[in-house]
This record gives sequence, C-alpha cells and structure tokens, in this order.
Amino acid sequence: MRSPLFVVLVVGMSMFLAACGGAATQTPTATAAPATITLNTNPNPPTAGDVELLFTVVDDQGQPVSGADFDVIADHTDMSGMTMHGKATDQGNGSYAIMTNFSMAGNWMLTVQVRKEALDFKQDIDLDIK
Ligand SMILES: [Cu+2]
Repeated sequence: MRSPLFVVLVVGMSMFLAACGGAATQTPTATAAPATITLNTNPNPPTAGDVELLFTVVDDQGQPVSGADFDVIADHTDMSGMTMHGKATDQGNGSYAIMTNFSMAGNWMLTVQVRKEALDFKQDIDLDIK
C-alpha cells in the first residue's frame, strides 16, 4: 500500500502537466514514483460528449510502459454515484487510449491504474469538462 502523501504528490504533478496542455512536452524526469501517467484529451480542452482520453505511461527511468493492463474510472465529483469504468487499450510505446462520453460538464476525477508484472500503480487526475 502507498501512503496518502505519496499519492497526493503524484496527483499534483499530473495536474501541472495537464495544465501545460500536455501534448509535445513529454520530458521524463526521474522521480520517486514507480510510474508517471500523463493525460491528453481529444478534443482539448475536453467538452461534454465524446472525448478520447489518451494516456502516456513511463516508468521511473522515463521509459515507456507498454503491454500493461490499464483501468480507468471516471467519477463526476459534483454529484454522487455518477461513475464510468473502462479499460484503455494499448497503442504501443507507452500510450493507451479509451473513448468516453461525458454526459455532463463539470468536475470529474479520473482514477487510472496501471498493472504490469511487479508494477501496480494508481493515479488520480482531475479533469474539468467544459
Ligand atoms: Cu453528473
């Protein structure tokens, strides 16, 4: 089990990366985290309706993690009980994609979990649907 503090630190970093707009600024840096997951969306910024979520996973050496099981939970945190769940599919080179439909704008929380061999890493990512 990971400590809550550890998770909070990783979430902070992912929000910073997302705030930068994400796409081309993939600069892997060595951190204490076993993996780093970054999110991109299509469209960007995401709007209510169909949104493709594009994740990139790198390990603690900045190397892409491919062939993992990639679980996605999306929770509309403005309400209770509005949750979606699915698996993102491996696109190669550490990229994973899933097509979603956000039926409501507002604050959503993505909880993503990557599992491959010894790696079992969960990360929360805030998502503001316009
Ligand atoms: Cu809702």
